[in-house]
Amino acid sequence: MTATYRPAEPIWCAGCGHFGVEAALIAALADLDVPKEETLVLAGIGCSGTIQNNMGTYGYHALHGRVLPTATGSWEANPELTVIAAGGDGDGYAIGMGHLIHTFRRNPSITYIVMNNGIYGLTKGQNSPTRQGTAALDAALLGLSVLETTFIARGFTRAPDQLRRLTAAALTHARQGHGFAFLEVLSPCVTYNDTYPRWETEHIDLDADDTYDPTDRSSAFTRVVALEAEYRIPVGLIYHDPSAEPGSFPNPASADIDPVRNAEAYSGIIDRYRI
Ligand SMILES: Cc1ncc(C[n+]2csc(CCOP(=O)(O)OP(=O)(O)O)c2C)c(N)n1
Ligand code: SF4
Ligand SMILES: [Mg+2]
Repeated sequence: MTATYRPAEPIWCAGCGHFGVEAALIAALADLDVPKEETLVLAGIGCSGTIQNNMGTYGYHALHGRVLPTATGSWEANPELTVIAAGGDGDGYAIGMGHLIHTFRRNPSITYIVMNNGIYGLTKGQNSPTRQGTAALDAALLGLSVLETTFIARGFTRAPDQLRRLTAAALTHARQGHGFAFLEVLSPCVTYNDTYPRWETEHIDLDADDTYDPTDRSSAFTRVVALEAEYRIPVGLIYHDPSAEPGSFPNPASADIDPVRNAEAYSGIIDRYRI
């Protein structure tokens, strides 16, 4: 079953975390019996973005930073599709950040997997917004601050079973129509920024903490802020609203366009500027 998702061999460096993200995605799709002909994987630009080349599903390689609007539009056009957007921290949190915030707000039923390695791997190691020691951005915390968010999780390629579980949970949330499933994965770049040793000690598994309630946004926010202050990185299911409804927002492509009314309005505007 899993082999059918993978027609091409990845071109990543040996040991790259992105292998683990792809393995978890393939396994989770198989666990959920998602037919490959009903699945669309879209990706941004970066080493991470090549993930869509390796899947036996439909695929689309979006412009740099533009994977989320492309994925949202795909889902709007065909809500029956399992739509998965994927990309790197540079793609999603630098050039693509505006789209992330608005996708949090809009809550479309798609899954977004961000492979966070703290750098731009493809262009040889420049700092990304999540580079530690540079006022690193926490996209999970950002997501918690947007009240329309419905699913926020973080995995680590060092914990493949948990990552597979989180990926399946994210896919299920979106496929059941509850809205936007955001999954960040700590996915080290072993060539330009090997964070495996550092993240091994800094990550903390919220799934293993019985006192943590991922359905309580306020306490999740407080806990994540407190962990950040201690230089710890929360991993696991961070926030989940299992009864959420997807956002409804006007689709410009299907807007009711009335050419006569538009022509009259246009003439009126032009008349106002006539001398
Ligand atoms: C418009 C545009 N600006 C800049 C680039 C150069 N560029 C290619 S990939 C990339 C960042 C990749 O980093 P990330 O998204 O974190 O992926 P990674 O390679 O780390 O997996 C950049 C800046 C580009 N391709 N297009
Ligand atoms: S450069 Fe880094 S991110 Fe890119 S494939 Fe190699 S290890 Fe992975
Ligand atoms: Mg990166």
